[in-house]
Amino acid sequence: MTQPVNVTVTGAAGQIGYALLFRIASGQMLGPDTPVKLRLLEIPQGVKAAEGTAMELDDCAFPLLAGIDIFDDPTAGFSGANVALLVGARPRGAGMERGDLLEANGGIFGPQGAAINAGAADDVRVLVVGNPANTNALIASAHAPDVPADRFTAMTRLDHNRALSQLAQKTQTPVSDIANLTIWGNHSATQYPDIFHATLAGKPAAEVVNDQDWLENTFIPTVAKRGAAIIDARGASSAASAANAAVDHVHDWVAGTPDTSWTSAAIPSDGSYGVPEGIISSFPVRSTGGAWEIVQGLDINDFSRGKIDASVNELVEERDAVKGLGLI
Ligand code: NAX
Repeated sequence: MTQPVNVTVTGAAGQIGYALLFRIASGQMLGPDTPVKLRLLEIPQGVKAAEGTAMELDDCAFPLLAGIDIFDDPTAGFSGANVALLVGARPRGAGMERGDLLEANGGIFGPQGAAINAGAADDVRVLVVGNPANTNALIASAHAPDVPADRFTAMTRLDHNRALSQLAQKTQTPVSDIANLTIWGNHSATQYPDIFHATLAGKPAAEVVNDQDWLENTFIPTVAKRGAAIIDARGASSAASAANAAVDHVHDWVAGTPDTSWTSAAIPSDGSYGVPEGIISSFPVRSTGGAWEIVQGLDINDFSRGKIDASVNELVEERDAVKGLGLI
């Protein structure tokens, strides 16, 4: 039998964790031939609930699930991790300023980065889901000097999937016929879902849509504010769709993206498209040989340029803020 892959999931007792762990254990993330060992990392108050989730995982009798361990210590939790899903984060509380939020998360993602540096497997791949995801990933990476920076990524796949679905509905096109959509920038309300390189069954999406008003005043805000709309409707934030996107992100990272389309992920910038080097920004990406690469050579029109710059500027501000706080 293949050696099991160690998957560490933080925030395992939370609502995304509850939706995510069963998908991983069933083989949907790493494929039907890859056994997994789950390492659930929680804060001490979350351990009991994580034990309950582990009991349910046992009760599924997943053939690929080779073991479950529960930790409240990051160094132990990340030891030997091949895949690390950083889901647990500090949410914004009442009256919390952005600096307070970044500082509170620095207190989580700094030590977790250090723990990954200390004991994760050499091939570790990290996906940060917990918000503010891009900057949390930057903090974790800064504390893991021995881990290549490109192993730290943040999740914009949920935004990507939301954009696919909105475009499919608007144009009455099956999702499977849509290719080359892009989310640029930050996983926040400034993100830019870009349809200018997308195709619908091979036809340019922008020409099929041909409705700049819909693009600017319906599509972009619907995608960017979808999280708030879900909270409004469900009384709780997105969980199953977030877990699904995390599964998609890691699946494509490990198994490769199909030749027919690229996807979106927040990865460290190499300076492409004028995005300052080092910040973790969403790009059009392909994965080959287990590594993400930014799709090069796209023409960026003036409308897109303005939107990309606005979101990237927000990321630069966040980076400068965490630098000022001594978190990176
Ligand atoms: P929950 O509050 O349900 O669960 C979070 C869990 O994390 C809790 O069980 C908590 O005990 C645990 N936790 C907190 N600090 C921890 C630490 N230092 N180590 C280990 N565990 C810790 O939140 P949930 O709905 O699961 O959301 C988790 C995160 O995902 C939030 O930050 C949320 O904002 C973020 N999201 C990110 C999305 C994305 O697209 N990037 C979309 C969905 C979601 O909003």
